[in-house]
Amino acid sequence: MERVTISLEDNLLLEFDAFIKRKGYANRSEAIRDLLRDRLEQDRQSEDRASSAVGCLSYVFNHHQRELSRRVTEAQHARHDLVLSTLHVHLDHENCLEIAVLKGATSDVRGFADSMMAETGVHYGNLHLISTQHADHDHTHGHSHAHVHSHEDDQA
Ligand code: NI
Repeated sequence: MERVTISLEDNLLLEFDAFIKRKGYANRSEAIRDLLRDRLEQDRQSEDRASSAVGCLSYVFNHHQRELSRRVTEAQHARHDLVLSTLHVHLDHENCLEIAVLKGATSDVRGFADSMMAETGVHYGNLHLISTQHADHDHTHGHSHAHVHSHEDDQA
């Protein structure tokens, strides 16, 4: 832990001390730490909501596992607004590798990837997240190509 010194106006300090007393903090340091954590978390969350990203989600699953292929496909259809395209590779007799390209609010992309990776039977899940917040200003490269993908032959 590092010790820092801060300067406060008298009025602000009076108000702060009253706040500490009301909330029952043991000392000023603990109260400042709590306020800082709160504020930083708030800031992190609002930035997360505002920012957008493209994500490359990859995972391996066994298509023989009961209902798993159907669940994976249904989850992707449920968030067709996020899933731009899916590449399906039949690795061997049992295992499939899928790579889904996602685009949307960073928190949505993360949430979708987390739920896919948490699915029972989905292994080696990995999300590569690329922030597009600054790329949005680049009009020549800011557009994306969405490819219509049929899932009819995804079952094996
Ligand atoms: Ni397959």
